[in-house]
Amino acid sequence: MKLYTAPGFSSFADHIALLEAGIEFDVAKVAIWEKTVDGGGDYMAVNPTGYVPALEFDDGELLTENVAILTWVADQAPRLAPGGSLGRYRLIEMLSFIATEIHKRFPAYFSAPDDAKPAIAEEIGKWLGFVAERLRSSYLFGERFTVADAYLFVMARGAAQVGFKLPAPLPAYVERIEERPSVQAALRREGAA
Ligand SMILES: N[C@@H](CCC(=O)N[C@@H](CS)C(=O)NCC(=O)O)C(=O)O
Repeated sequence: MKLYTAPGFSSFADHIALLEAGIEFDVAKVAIWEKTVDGGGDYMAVNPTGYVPALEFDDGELLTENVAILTWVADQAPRLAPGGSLGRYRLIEMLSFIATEIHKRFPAYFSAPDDAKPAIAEEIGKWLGFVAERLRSSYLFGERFTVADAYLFVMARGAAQVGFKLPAPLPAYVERIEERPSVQAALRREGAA
């Protein structure tokens, strides 16, 4: 199995989740704007959307989209998903929320003209605040880390790195998750800061 990832981008969440699940996989680093794969190769031939992440299975099947890959990882390691009869759907609910309300606003923010940026920044702040409100325990679903935390961590960490002020308790949450061995290992493996 191989994860196509670009250092510092959302695929970092999938990298962390796969390590947390104890799944063995190779890493293929993608130059995200050039669309090339480290060591040679056209990334567009792997994933025609040009987006990371993509997870290639040994039989050649390719799974794309953060929501799908993170859900697949949680299905392999159910301790990385919330429990309860609706647990799987609560997970998909949260992953979809992060993908559509937070994640996709970042490229919109970066490509917007200067006078449109404040409104998008306000929306990102509003939805980060919404998830921050839910963080009454250590993690999104309580005292246990789930793949949704990997995704939120990467989004919140990235937001702080580009200058967004994180609502409490997200700064402490980011610091705490950053210490996890999986995060440190993924950072080393991707060669990212
Ligand atoms: N719909 C995809 C979007 C993933 C995405 O936005 N990936 C970004 C990095 S965080 C990317 O690959 N951008 C490259 C590009 O815009 O060409 C998902 O949710 O997984």
